[in-house]
Parts: sequence; C-alpha cells; structure tokens
Amino acid sequence: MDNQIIVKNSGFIELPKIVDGDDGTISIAENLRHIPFEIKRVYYIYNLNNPKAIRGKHAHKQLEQVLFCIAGSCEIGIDDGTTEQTVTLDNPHLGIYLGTELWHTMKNFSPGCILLVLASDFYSENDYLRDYDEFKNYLNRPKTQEELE
Ligand code: T46
Repeated sequence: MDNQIIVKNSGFIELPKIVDGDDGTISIAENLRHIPFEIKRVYYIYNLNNPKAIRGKHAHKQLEQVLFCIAGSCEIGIDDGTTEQTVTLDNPHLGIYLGTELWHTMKNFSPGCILLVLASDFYSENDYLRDYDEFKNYLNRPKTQEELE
C-alpha cells in the first residue's frame, strides 16, 4: 500500500483492532470518532467475478465516504482534477476516506473481494458527476460566497 495519500480531500483511516490470536480479530468504526462524518448509509460490493471490472468512474459533489476492503484486495484510483494516485486496499482495518469532488475508480479486485462503504448521506443520483468533463467543469465552476468561506 502507498504510505501517503497526496490527492486532496482523501486519506487513510486506520480502525482500532482487537486481535484474539487465531480466534479472530475485531475492527471497530464509530460515528465521528473513527469515521469523520455521521454515517447515514452502509453498502457493500461483492460477487466481483469479472477480473476486468472497473467500478466507480464518477465523483460526488457532497457525499463523503470511507471504503474498506474487508476481504481480499482491490485498487482505488483517486483524482482531484490535478493529482492522481492509485492506492491498494488489502487490510480490513485500513480504509480510505474519499471526500467531496474526487474522481474515483475501483479495480483489480482479487477473488472473494468485498468492499464495504460507509457514506455520509442517503443515495442520490443528483450528487453524482458521471462524466469526466462534467467533473472538470464542476471543479472550475464559479464558487459561491458560502463555498469560498
Ligand atoms: C461510490 C462507489 C465507491 C443505489 O440505488 N443505491 C446505493 O446506495 C448505491 C451505492 C447504488 N445504487 C444503484 C445506482 C446504480 O443504478 O446501484 C447501481 C450501481 O451503482 P454505481 O454504478 O454507482 O456503483 P459503483 O460501484 O460504481 O459506485 C458505488 C457508489 O454508487 C458510489 O457512490 O462512490 O461505489
């Protein structure tokens, strides 16, 4: 895994873990303690049987999320419009925070990969930027006074 994330609005999230030897490990994610927002939605992506699958390919205007690969591994590509980076997720207690306005992709899923996502809001298609040019235009939009403060 890359040691450092340089793309803006993003970063690693390391959850505490309680290791019970060969009897298992517990990782814990609490609202506003380990996760930097109120969790309103949880979803998970699995049955990734197509090794060439590339998911994501969009950005969010307002939504914040944390992604954990709780089984197997995958790669997360992130792009803030200026800087791009690819991060490998291969440890259930190490996640990646994706803030607003980040183009992201998920790919190179290992067999049995399960991606768990904690999200700051309910699903809304209006929050998606699903076209890369639309994403770039959104980044370059004139900012409101509220956004500038
Ligand atoms: C994201 C990455 C990390 C819903 O109806 N409700 C939901 O909560 C979600 C997550 C999806 N959907 C529907 C919308 C589409 O018709 O499920 C379908 C597939 O969604 P999408 O193509 O956006 O899936 P991914 O894997 O490309 O992206 C998902 C999240 O949608 C997205 O917010 O950031 O995981």
